[in-house]
Formats: sequence, C-alpha cells, structure tokens
Amino acid sequence: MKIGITCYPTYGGSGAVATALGLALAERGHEIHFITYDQPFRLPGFKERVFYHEVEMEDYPLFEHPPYSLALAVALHDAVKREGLDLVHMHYAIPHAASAFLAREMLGEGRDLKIVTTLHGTDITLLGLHPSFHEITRFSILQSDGLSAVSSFLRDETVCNFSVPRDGIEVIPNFLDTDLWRPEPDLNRLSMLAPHGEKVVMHVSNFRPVKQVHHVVEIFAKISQATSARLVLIGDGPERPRALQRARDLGLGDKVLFLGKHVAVEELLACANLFLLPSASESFGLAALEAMACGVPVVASTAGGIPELVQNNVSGYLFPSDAIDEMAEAGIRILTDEALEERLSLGGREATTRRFDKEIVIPEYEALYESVTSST
Ligand code: GMT
Repeated sequence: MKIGITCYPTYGGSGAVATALGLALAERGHEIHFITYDQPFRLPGFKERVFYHEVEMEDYPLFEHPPYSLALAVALHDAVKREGLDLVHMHYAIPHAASAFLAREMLGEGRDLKIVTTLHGTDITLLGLHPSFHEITRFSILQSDGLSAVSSFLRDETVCNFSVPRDGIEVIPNFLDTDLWRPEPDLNRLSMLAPHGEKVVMHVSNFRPVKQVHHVVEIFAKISQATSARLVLIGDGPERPRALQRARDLGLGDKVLFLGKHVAVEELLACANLFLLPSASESFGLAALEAMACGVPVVASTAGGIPELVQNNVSGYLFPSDAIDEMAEAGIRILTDEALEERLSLGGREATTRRFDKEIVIPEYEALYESVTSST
C-alpha cells in the first residue's frame, strides 16, 4: 500500500510510535510518505520506500498564529494526488484528523481518500476536552474511516468524552522492536553514568506537567538516602527548570544527571536498574514499555493505560500518582534485592516480547488498513 503518515515530529511518544510504524511498514514492502512540518525526531536519513514531505508554511504579518491546519491539508491533498496514496494515517487527532478531512473534501467527488486516525492521549484526555477543540475533535473522529486508540483506557475515554461508538475504535497498543530495545548494557556507558558502581535510576519524558518530573526527583531523593544511586533524566521540556531547582533544593548535587534530548535512548536505558514514571495522566506510557524491553523494572503510577503494560509484582510496582513515599520504598526494595530486580527485569522483558513486539502489533495496523480500504 501507499500510505501517508502525519504526526508531531517533536520529542514525544506519538511521533516515536508513528515513525516506528512507518519504518516497519516500509520494511514489509509498503511505500511510506511522512507529511510533517519537520523531520520526525526518530526518522533516520535514507531508507528504502520511505519519503519525507515537509509541510510548507507561509508566514504573513497578519498572522499571529499561522494556520498550520490549512497548510497541512494542502500538503496532504498534494501528496495524495502526486503519489497516489491509498490512505493517510493521522497520529494525534488535533489538528491532523481535521486537516485530513479537508484534504479529502478538496479531492472532490471523483477521488476517495481513506483516513485512519490514531488517538494517542491528550488529544482525548486533555486538549480535546477544551471547548475550543471539543466539537472539531468529535467531528474529525466521526469522519475518520478507521480509528485506533493506544489502550483500552483511551478507547473508553474517547467513547465517554466524545459520545462516539465504541465498536468503531480498535485498541492497538504501542510497540517496539525488541531486537533493538534489549537488556544489554554497554559497560563503557554504564561506567560514565555510574562511575562508582552506583545503581542507576532513570526517567525519560518530554518534561510536560503531566509527567510530574518533580516527583521523580523527590522519589529519588528518598531512594538515595537508603542506597547509593544516581538519577539520569533524559528529555527536555517545560518542567525541566522546576525539576532542576527541586534537585538543588534537596541537595542532590551530582547525583542527578540531566542528559537532555537523546534519540538513541535504548543505548542508555539498558544501563538502568530502575525506571520511574509517576505521571498524573498517561494513555499508555511508551517510555515504560521501552524500559521493560530493556529489562528495567518500572515503578509507575496507576494512571490511565499504564496498568495495561506494567503488571504489579511482575514487571514493577504501581501506585497512585502522588504516592511518593510508596514509590520510593518500592524503588529501594528493587535496588537492594538483586533477586527481585532480576525477576522483575525478566517479567518486563517477557511481557514485551509476548505482546508489544512490532512483529505482533504491525499486522494489527495492516488489518485496520485492509478493512478501511476494502470498505466502500
Ligand atoms: O498525548 C500526548 O500527550 C502526546 C503523546 C506524545 O506525543 O508524547 O503522548 C501520548 O502518546 C504516547 C504514544 O501513544 C503514549 O505512550 C503516551 O502515554 C501518551 N501521553 C499521555 O497520555 C500523557
């Protein structure tokens, strides 16, 4: 098939999933056209059957907010006509699904365009609920020919928040390549992260408020009172200054390493002994899945779809998102009991290879495409 993919190219789970999906589909023989305003952060250089179309935006003194949704509609319309795409797959409903609808209208009567939309998280749980977005989000969900949500939790939220039919939404979880995300630490990197043999506690995110990175720092502060450990923070975003300040206030000094945005996170994750994800809201939690694939026990919140991947006492421990003391205690247990760390590490890796490997999940997207393109 010839498939157009639109996602946010910035550091974040929906862009990571969309890019991994496009690359995996190309490996399986499909032709993939990424249509985005910038090169997706996990999209490498040249790959066979993979093309990148940049959405061109014209600035104008009248615009305080340039109308990206329109420029995207034009880019989609153009790509469909020039490349003969069979369908476009929109990741994150706002505004992508509405732009795809516009592109389809622009094609007119003679040309049908199938639209698949994957709901990722805050498009449904936060942003889409705002009165300025709610009706257009509902409309573009209903106008999509195929819909997927990344967890059962998110499907239920969509049905409840937007009054749309439940049976039209497939649950297709986040996935990864378990050959790439592996529990094999590079000893050189490990010695740089933990030069004195400390345990490595890790967190990866885009540092948005929902991630509660200040909680990560507080949990770590308690852990470091009980055992020798370092906290490695990967990613960047609006909450970084607050987290940095919290680390300073708690006197954590060089026990906390801020590494900023890294693309090859898998190289670092395998060095960790514990992954923290105390999010206030999380439709799935791709970062936790990446940790599990690398054999890293997870201590996380029970928010949203996290319990659909992290199993209590199998791959980690789950608590309410503000339970800092309980999360710290669980972290200390894991870091001071090698047999427990090993058991949770194996449990996470096993769950990942069994349910979340790309070989299992990509066919679920292909089946969705088939059902959409074969329907009239
Ligand atoms: O919905 C968002 O906040 C955007 C998105 C992103 O780009 O980071 O994150 C969501 O999509 C990921 C991929 O499907 C999920 O793993 C994340 O759990 C989800 N984030 C939230 O729900 C906060």
